[in-house]
Amino acid sequence: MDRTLVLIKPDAIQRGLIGRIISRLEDKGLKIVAMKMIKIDQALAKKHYEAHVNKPFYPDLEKFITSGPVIAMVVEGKEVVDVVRNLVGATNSRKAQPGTIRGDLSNSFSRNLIHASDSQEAAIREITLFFNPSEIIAWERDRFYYYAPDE
Ligand code: FUP
Repeated sequence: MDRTLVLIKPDAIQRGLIGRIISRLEDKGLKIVAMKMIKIDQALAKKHYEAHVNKPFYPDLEKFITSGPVIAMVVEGKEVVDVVRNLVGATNSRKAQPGTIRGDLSNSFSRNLIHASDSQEAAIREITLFFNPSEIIAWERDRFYYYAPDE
C-alpha cells in the first residue's frame, strides 16, 4: 500500500484547524498509520526542504515551519501521493480550487496549512526523516465497523 507524509503546519495549528484537516483525510477514506506533534528544528527544516534551501524565500519558510508545533502523519491508501496532493490543492492557496483544503481554508501562498509529499520518492525520503519504522502502525480496518472494498 502506498504511503505519503503529511504535515499540518504551524498556521493551521494556530488557527485551530487540526481536526478539520484530519477529517478531510479520514473523510476521503485514507488511513492514518502514524501521527505525532513535533517542533521542527532548523536542521530538520533544511533536510525536509532541501530542494528550497538556496531559494530566496527559504529564510522565511524556515522561520515559519520552525515557529511552532506541527502534526506529522503518515497516510496510507491506493495512489495516496496523488490523492492527497489533489485534496491539498495548489501551493498558492489563492489559486487553489474551492473544495481543496488550501482552497477552502487559506488565502495565503506561504501560510498554506499543510504539506504533502509530491512523489513516491519524496514520500519515502520524508517519512524516513520524520518517523522511525517502529512509530508506523500497520493496522487493518475491522469490517465490524467499516468496510472500504477498494482498499
Ligand atoms: P508544495 O509542494 O505545494 O508544498 O510547495 P513547494 O514544495 O513548492 O513549496 C514549499 C513551501 O514553500 C510552500 F508550501 C510555500 C513556500 N513557498 C514560498 O513561500 N514561496 C515560493 O515561491 C515557493 C514556495
